[in-house]
Amino acid sequence: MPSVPPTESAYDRTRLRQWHLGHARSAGIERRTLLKLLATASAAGSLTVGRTTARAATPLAAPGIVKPLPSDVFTIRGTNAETNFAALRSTGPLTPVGHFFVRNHTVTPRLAVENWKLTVWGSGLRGPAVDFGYDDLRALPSVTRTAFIECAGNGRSYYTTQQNQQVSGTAWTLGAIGVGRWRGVRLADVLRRAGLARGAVDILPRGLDAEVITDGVNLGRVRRPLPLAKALDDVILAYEMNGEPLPPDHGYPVRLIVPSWVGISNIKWLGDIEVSDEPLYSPWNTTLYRLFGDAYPADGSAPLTRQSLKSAFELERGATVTAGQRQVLTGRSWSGGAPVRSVEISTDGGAHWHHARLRDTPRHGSWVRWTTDWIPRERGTAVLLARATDRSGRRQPEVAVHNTQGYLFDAVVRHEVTVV
Ligand SMILES: Nc1nc2c(c(=O)[nH]1)N[C@H]1C(S)=C(S)[C@@H](COP(=O)(O)O)O[C@H]1N2
Ligand SMILES: [Mo]
Repeated sequence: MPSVPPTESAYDRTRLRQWHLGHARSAGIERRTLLKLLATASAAGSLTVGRTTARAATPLAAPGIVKPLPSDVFTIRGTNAETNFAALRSTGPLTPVGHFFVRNHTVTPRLAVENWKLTVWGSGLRGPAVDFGYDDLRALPSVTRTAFIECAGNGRSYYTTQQNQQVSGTAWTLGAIGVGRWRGVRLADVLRRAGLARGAVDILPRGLDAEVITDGVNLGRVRRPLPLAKALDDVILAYEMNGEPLPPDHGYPVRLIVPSWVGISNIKWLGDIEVSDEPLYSPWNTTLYRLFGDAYPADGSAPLTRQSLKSAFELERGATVTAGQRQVLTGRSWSGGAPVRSVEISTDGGAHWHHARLRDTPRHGSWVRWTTDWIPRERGTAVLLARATDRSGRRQPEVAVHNTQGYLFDAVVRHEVTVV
């Protein structure tokens, strides 16, 4: 019987080996289908992301998103809505629901708490399945914490527009991130109440949204195995976002919050959690959310865990500024690794750098807002750069290491503005 792993991501590597040896179980999809998909994922990018599309002038609609999507706040990308970073300038450290990006594999389901329940089941429990109603969860001791949710593909379009590389997936710029204040119950409390067995190694939370069909293959409902070590550490079953019940698009009535990890870990519209005493696999940790490409082993990296280090200006791309006038440049930096330590700014394409003023105390799993003054001198195009360093000493590189699905972009993004 496998023992409980010591660290969150070390176990993900172990499980990957077990999967390749056929010792891990494919949950809800045939192993053969998954292996076929894997071959596609490890090939070169199947899609090229386009250049950033022009913003629509009228209110936007994304199929299946419930909340309003004003065109100055969001850019629609398929079934998803990306936050325009410029629109965050007027917001505080928390992202209001009206500004929070939405990533839907299908459509937002309309669920009612009256007939909702969370079923916890599987070989990793000592006994039979246990149901928790909404009121049951509400009655348990609550915890509140601030955490970002960021899509693993955030920044993906820069592999193409900045590095001229092919990647597949949604062409996000940097706005597939939001920071929320989440209230709910510890997943650890719920698992223990359900009767966690000693041999449990993985949990598999699954959404109640529709099954996902990609290229004619039914991948089943959105679900991604989570190692028990992470599940018992800091994961929350959240029912509130920024002091209000979760909005429909963000997982009402209950979603998972997995601090610092790739967005896909934060399963919305939670319906059940399998607890398993054998390692589990789903498309979301085999073909998806792993790194494939020249820099990685032929059969891919271990499943992704933490998000990468990034910075963004709260400014339109191609914004026009006036020469000789003081500009207050603002932005945000964040990392799933260690808290951000410092942020450097260049207003001349990287020739000179200076430190930005940090406006927040850097914390794990959140972002810091920063500001710097700039008096543009020369007319023409200026390239603004923001480069963060985190407390582990990691600094954003000039070039991100390519992977076919364009995950975890971390390079400094060139932000062009026009000085008139
Ligand atoms: N059930 C379910 N959970 C989900 C998804 C989904 O489509 N269905 N999308 C995932 C992805 S890829 C991301 S990045 C985050 C986005 O959360 P948000 O829409 O609240 O911003 O939710 C994750 N949880
Ligand atoms: Mo995502």
